[in-house]
Amino acid sequence: MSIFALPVLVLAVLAVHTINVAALPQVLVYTKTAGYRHESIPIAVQTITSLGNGSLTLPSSAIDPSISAVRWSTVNTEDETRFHNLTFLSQFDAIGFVSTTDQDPPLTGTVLDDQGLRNFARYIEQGGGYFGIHSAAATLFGAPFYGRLVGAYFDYHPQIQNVSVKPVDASHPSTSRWPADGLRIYEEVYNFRSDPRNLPSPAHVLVTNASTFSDPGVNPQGFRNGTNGPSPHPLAWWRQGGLLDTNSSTDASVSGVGGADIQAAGGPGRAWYTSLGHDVSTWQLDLFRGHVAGGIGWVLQSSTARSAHGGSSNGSTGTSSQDTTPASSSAHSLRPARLHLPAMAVTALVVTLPGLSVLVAQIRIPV
Ligand SMILES: *[C@@H]1O[C@H](CO)[C@@H](O)[C@H](O)[C@H]1NC(C)=O
Ligand SMILES: *[C@@H]1O[C@H](CO)[C@@H](O)[C@H](O)[C@H]1NC(C)=O
Ligand SMILES: *[C@@H]1O[C@H](CO)[C@@H](O)[C@H](O)[C@H]1NC(C)=O
Ligand SMILES: *[C@@H]1O[C@H](CO)[C@@H](O)[C@H](O)[C@H]1NC(C)=O
Ligand SMILES: *[C@@H]1O[C@H](CO)[C@@H](O)[C@H](O)[C@H]1NC(C)=O
Ligand SMILES: *[C@@H]1O[C@H](CO)[C@@H](O)[C@H](O)[C@H]1NC(C)=O
Ligand SMILES: CC(=O)N[C@H]1CO[C@H](CO)[C@@H](O)[C@@H]1O
Repeated sequence: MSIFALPVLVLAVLAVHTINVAALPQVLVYTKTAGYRHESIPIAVQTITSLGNGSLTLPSSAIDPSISAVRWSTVNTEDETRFHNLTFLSQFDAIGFVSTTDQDPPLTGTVLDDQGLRNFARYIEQGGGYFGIHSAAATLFGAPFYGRLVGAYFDYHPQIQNVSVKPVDASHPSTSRWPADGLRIYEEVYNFRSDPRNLPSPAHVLVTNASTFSDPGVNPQGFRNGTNGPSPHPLAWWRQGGLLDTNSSTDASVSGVGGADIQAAGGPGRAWYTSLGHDVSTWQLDLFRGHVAGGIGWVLQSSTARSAHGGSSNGSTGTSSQDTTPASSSAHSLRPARLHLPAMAVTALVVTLPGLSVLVAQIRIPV
């Protein structure tokens, strides 16, 4: 190495270190479908990615100020083998299931195999965040821990129609901007198998229906087996801590039947779910986009989120990628944010300083 290389190397190390400090939260968006495939999946992924990288900004009338500066980088995948690698999952501050589906009828086809389910359960137990959108509740019927994580499994919905949905709790960043009398929306109104408020770590209902509509089903506004649920009917909710804890008296309906026998409990992080988001038109509404931004932003602000231990949720421009692996050499889940953007810096250094590439690569490991 020439003497000129040394100061350059020091600068390179400093550059890598500086970028480490400003690691962005990372979000994995899973969109695999074993059954019905929503036409809105592409716009959903695009919306979440562009809200995260700041290219889609919402008027202040549509987004809560407490999360409007939160940025994240999004990785979208439909490859279930990604869940075979817990180290890969552990790089993410939150994993979102967006319009995923099992095959219909339930238990005839699903989107994660047992190895993936086990790793996903561990990820949540270790403080990972979760958000679910729309048919995320009609997914993994065979894995009871997932039913508890979402809060409830989908039961059925009446035909899609124009309905009004309104905020129940306008103090949450995902609903604070909604008009009190409701948002007119062309949507499927979901009914669930169980009441997410009966979980040991109960759901806090955020959205309910505000209009009468046609539901010829067996238990309109209710939970399984003909009983109407208590008011308000849950259409979106948040939960924090104890995400996987069981309630034996409701477990039969929260659980699917059969499937992987995965024991999982705890889960100190945050979970947010909305049943809305079926139609492309819904994703074009600023108030719905602000709902989603508020949900994801709130999950990312969890003290258990990986980036809360050294990353920064603002100050950098987000990146987006399709099914790529953000760089990480961390084998330990949910440790302080490190080694995400440095890979980009290393790549740049390799281009400009080919002679130092090996050295830089060696130095980057203990950073
Ligand atoms: C942000 O994400 C959107 C959607 O994927 C993409 O079109 C856009 O180029 C990205 N912008 C930046 C600055 O990365
Ligand atoms: C698991 O993921 C990590 C982080 O993306 C990666 O470095 C590692 O190579 C992966 N392991 C396997 C066996 O694919
Ligand atoms: C739903 O409302 C929209 C906008 O008001 C309207 O264009 C559409 O015809 C309505 N659809 C139905 C099925 O009523
Ligand atoms: C379990 O669920 C029942 C409703 O089926 C509810 O009354 C009870 O409070 C719940 N128990 C716990 C510990 O959450
Ligand atoms: C919700 O919809 C049901 C079915 O149309 C209706 O009976 C109920 O009154 C609605 N809830 C509210 C709060 O309007
Ligand atoms: C990031 O957030 C912190 C804390 O809210 C704030 O002090 C800082 O100014 C923000 N930085 C940028 C670049 O927005
Ligand atoms: C607990 C309970 O009553 N379960 C019933 C709910 O409804 C389904 C379908 O009608 C029955 O198969 C269950 O036994």
